[in-house]
Order: sequence, then structure tokens, then C-alpha cells
Amino acid sequence: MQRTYVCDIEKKAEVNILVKGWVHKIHDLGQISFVHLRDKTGIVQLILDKETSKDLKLEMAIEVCGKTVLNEKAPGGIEVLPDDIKVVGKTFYETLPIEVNAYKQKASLEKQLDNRCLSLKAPKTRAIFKVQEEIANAFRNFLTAQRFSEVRTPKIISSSTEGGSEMFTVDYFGRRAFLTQSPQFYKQMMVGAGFERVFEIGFAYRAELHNTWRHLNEYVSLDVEMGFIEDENELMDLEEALINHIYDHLRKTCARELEIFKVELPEKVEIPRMPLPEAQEILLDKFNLRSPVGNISAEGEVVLSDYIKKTYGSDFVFLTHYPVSKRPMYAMPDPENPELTKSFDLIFKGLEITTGGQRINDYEMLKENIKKFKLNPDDFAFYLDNFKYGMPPHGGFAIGLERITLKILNLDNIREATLITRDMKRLEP
Ligand code: AMO
Repeated sequence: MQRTYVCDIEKKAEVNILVKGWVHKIHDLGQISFVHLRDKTGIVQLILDKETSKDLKLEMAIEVCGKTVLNEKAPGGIEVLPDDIKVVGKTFYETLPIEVNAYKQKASLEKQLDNRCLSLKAPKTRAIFKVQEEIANAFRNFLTAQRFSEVRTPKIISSSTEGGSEMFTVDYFGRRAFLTQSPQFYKQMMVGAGFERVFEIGFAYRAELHNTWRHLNEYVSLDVEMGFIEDENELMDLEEALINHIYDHLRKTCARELEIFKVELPEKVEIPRMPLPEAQEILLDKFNLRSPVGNISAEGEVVLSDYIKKTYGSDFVFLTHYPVSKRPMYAMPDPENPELTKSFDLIFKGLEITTGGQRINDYEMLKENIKKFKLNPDDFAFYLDNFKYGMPPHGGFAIGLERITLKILNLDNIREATLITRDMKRLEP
């Protein structure tokens, strides 16, 4: 008999079905027991006699053949009266370290991360990763429909892309190599190499000494790079349309998950664009909050987001015109004000989720800029080569997948939106 997933069980009595999953809950009522079977799509109730249920333990993997019975009181209005139950995955524990079936998870986040194979089973945790999976699907579908090609670029690289010293080193057969901070150089390379429009969903690594609610040392970067652009506004238009597409897609595919987190996504997202100096001025004048040079502080991001929400009704704001001194050497200066760049950040509910911008596409200009940054062009020879053979005007952006998931679902800590966490302390599981 073919397996039926729980979400596909028809609300019809007397149908013979085979369901497979884990023992989620056992509810003994004397002579009979209600046992909840959980698969990746949902939960169905089994009605068992005492004799059969006594051999079952929470989280055993089971396969059940039986008949459907209508019961309005059961989850989904249907239950299964089993003819045969097979235990296909035994359990080996005294007490479960984490309650998988608790209505509200009592274990601390640390404990949940320590026992990840169990905490991931909990329906509320699964819902986070269903939403995350659909964010990535929406990203891919939206871009593919607009002639973007998906690429996969090396994660072991020879030089820094984003500047700074936040890189993990790797011993590459005796040579010093690094884990990539971003696919930046390679996504630009692909634009010049004729792909024109590319995206990548891949890991990025930051050896940052930050152990905070919003920093990971390994995160998933949703990268976009687009050739033949007019300016950075085209990139912000694209990202705004992408955010709207992600919201539409989540409304269609994750209604149940969004409800679990009590999230209502707005029908239409319109994102204000504000030059960074203006944002800094608002923070100082209205909130007496001084900003660091060429940026705003983490606290400033929260305060500004509140202000934008009240003034424009938007959870998002694009900050534009970051200074050259605060952007990597590849950022295109603004011809009208060469101290500033044609770059932007996207702040979402008080957290930066994106950096993007137009890049320098002229070989000579890029080489000069590398020198201005006190770097040696010889160290970037392979990158510079890409600019010798007709590199069109181009630009792109990157969204942190865990950060956007965190903010959509209003979670407290980025680790909740990370399948397996790599932070300063955590190398296992
Ligand atoms: P940036 O360094 O700002 O830009 O990174 C882009 C986005 O990646 C996410 N992110 C992080 N998420 C979790 N933990 C971290 N430690 C972390 N660091 C960054 C954030 C951030 O906005 N090459 C450019 C992008 C571009 O211009 O295309 C870059 O990597 O959401």
C-alpha cells in the first residue's frame, strides 16, 4: 500500500491507509489510548487498545495500516483505527531531554541547540524551518522567472572580499586560504562571464567575535547580482518586488505556520528610501541618539525602524548613500558626491537584513580604488581580470536568510532560525 502523508488524509470514513511517522503523544484512557502520530506534514490521532499502546514510547518511528474514522474532536477531524502497527525505529532513552510535544517549549535555547535532533521535531520549531524553506523557494522562483541563473561558487578562497580581518583561515595544502565571507567576487565574475543575472543560496563565514542575538559565524546568504543596470535604484526596486513576492508566497504556502507565530503579512510592501545622513539627523534631532561615523548603531536601527513604522507605516527602510570609507573597495562612488557610494542597506524591524549597491565596473577605476584602500592590486589579480573583457554596469545585494526569517516570525534570537548553529562557542552538533 502507498503511504499517505498526514496532510493528504481525506476527511472520509472507512478508507484504508498507511501512515508513517513518530509517536508524538500517548494519552491513556483506561481501556483505550489516543496516540498522536506526527509526520513532516502534521499530526493524526490513532485509536489503540491498551494492549497495543503499552509497547509504544514517545518518539518511536512507526508505520501504521488502518481505517479512517470521522471524529470532530480529533486533530483535523479524522482519526485512524489501526489494523497493524510496526515499530521501525526504536528509542534508547530513560527520559526525553526535551519535550517534543509540549504546547510551549520549556527548555532553554541552549538546551534546544544541544539536543537539536529532538528540538527540531517540535512542531513549532519545524514551522520556522518550513517558513525558511519557503523563503528560499520564493527567492529562487522569483529570480528564475526574471532570467536569473542559479550559481554555486567556491567557499574556499584566497582573498578577503568585504575587507576587515573577519576571516577563518584554512590550510590549503600548505597555502593560506580562507572561508568565504560572501560570494561577492564570483557573483560579479559571473555577470561579466555572460550569465548577466545570477543568484546564489550558500553559506558565508564570518570570524566575527560577536556572540549576540543577531550574529552567526556561519550563515546562509541569499545573493543577487545583475548586469546592465542603470543605477542602484533598480536594485532596490528588484528587492522590493522580491520581498512582496516572498510575502505572497508565504501567505499561500505557510498559512498554518504563520498562524502558529501569529504573523499577519501585509498585502503590499512599499519601502521608503532615505539617505543615511538624513537618518542620522533624525536620530540625533528627534531621539538625541548620536550615530557612529558613516553608519547607525544597533540601537539606532531599532529607534529608526519605530520612527519609519509610525511615519510611513513600513516595517522596512532602505538607507542609501553610505560613505566610501565605510564600504568595501568595489562599491561605486556617487559621481555627484564622490565621498558617498551608490550603495544601500535594508533595515527590517530594527535589524539590517541586506547590504547592496552598484559596483565599480571600470578596470582602471577599480585598480585605483584598490590602491586608495591601501590594498595591493596584485593580491586581487584574478578579480581584476574580470574587468578587462567588457564588464557591464552592474550591482547586487545579499540577504541574510536567518535574519529575514527571524524578523518575519518575530523570533528573539537568530539561532532559533538556524538549523545547526555555528557561533563562537558552538561547533557541535
Ligand atoms: P554584508 O557583509 O552586509 O554584505 O552581509 C550581507 C547580509 O548578510 C547578513 N549577515 C549576517 N547574518 C548573520 N550573522 C552574521 N555574522 C552576518 N553577517 C552578515 C546580513 C547582512 O545584511 N557582499 C555584500 C553584499 C552585497 O553587496 O551584495 C555583503 O556580504 O543580513
